[in-house]
Amino acid sequence: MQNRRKFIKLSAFGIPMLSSFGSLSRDFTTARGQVKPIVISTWDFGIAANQAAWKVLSTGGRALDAVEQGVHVPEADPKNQSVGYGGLPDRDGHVTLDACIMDELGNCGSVAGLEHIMHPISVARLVMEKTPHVMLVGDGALQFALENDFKKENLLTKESEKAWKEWLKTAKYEPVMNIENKLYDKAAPQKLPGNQYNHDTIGMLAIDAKGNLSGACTTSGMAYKLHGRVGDSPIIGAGLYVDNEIGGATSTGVGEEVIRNVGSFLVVELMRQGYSPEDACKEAVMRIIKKKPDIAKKIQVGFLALNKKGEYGAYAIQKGFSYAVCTSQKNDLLIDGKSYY
Ligand code: SD4
Repeated sequence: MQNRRKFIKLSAFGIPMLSSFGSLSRDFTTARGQVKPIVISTWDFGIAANQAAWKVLSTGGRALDAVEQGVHVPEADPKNQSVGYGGLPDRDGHVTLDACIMDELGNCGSVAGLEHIMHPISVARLVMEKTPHVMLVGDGALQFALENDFKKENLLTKESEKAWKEWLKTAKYEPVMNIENKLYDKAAPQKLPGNQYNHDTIGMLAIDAKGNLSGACTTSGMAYKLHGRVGDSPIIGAGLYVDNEIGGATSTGVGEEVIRNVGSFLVVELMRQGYSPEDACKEAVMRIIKKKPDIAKKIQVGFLALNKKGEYGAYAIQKGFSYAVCTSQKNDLLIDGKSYY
């Protein structure tokens, strides 16, 4: 952290220092982990999601099933205004969901701009397993879901509708960075401060007892986005990437910058070159900062990565990025890389 703060200070002096800091950083970061099975996921709500995934992993289940079950938790939580049911709507009042999933064989499925379906991750999985395609969008994704017995539901809760109507008074689109995790209730982790966030995605990565990796990523995307806007979360290589030989990565934050840098694929490729998960995430963040230093000052982007050995790490542009880790030995939340418990 000290080094990261130093970096943010240094950034005022220009790009060359950024890149040299980025490469130096490889020498001092140690990887965490090496315990399998393992599941990790973004943000505080990852704790509850990991617990659901752990039920699958701890009984010898497949990582793919674990990540699907895991992210169902925030998808179904009406208090969570950034994922699934209860998500904040777009500019026109539609709750539109983006999700993708990837397995150990390199299979993947995705939906974008999907309305009325509580569990977009399961539709994404069905796209992967039942169609020759990778991605379905909008009405086509909804049609496919309904044809496969998903229930059509109203996902706009009263709270989210109220927040949207409040927003309409000024209709100013201004993504707010994640609020630091001061409100997290250690004693009652189910009481998550989801309402405090403007936009947060759950990205989850798991390794099962057989050593196979899978990942899932699901979100309602940026609050009050233009109708039709698709973020990084359903885009394979941007919001999520898994390579069973190397590891997996997922992202959260302003998706446009992640897409521009094909962030999650980049993180996995850096791990292939020998970077630790944390250093790979850091390097991907540095690319974003280096290309657009002025934008990077105002936004949050975070990456989370898990390698084949079960080592994990994360890095974000701004302070306050948290992620949850669950193994047979611990169920932890890390904020800015430090254990919260
Ligand atoms: C998006 N990446 O739609 C998502 C939003 C997010 O933390 O992750 N917010 O751009």
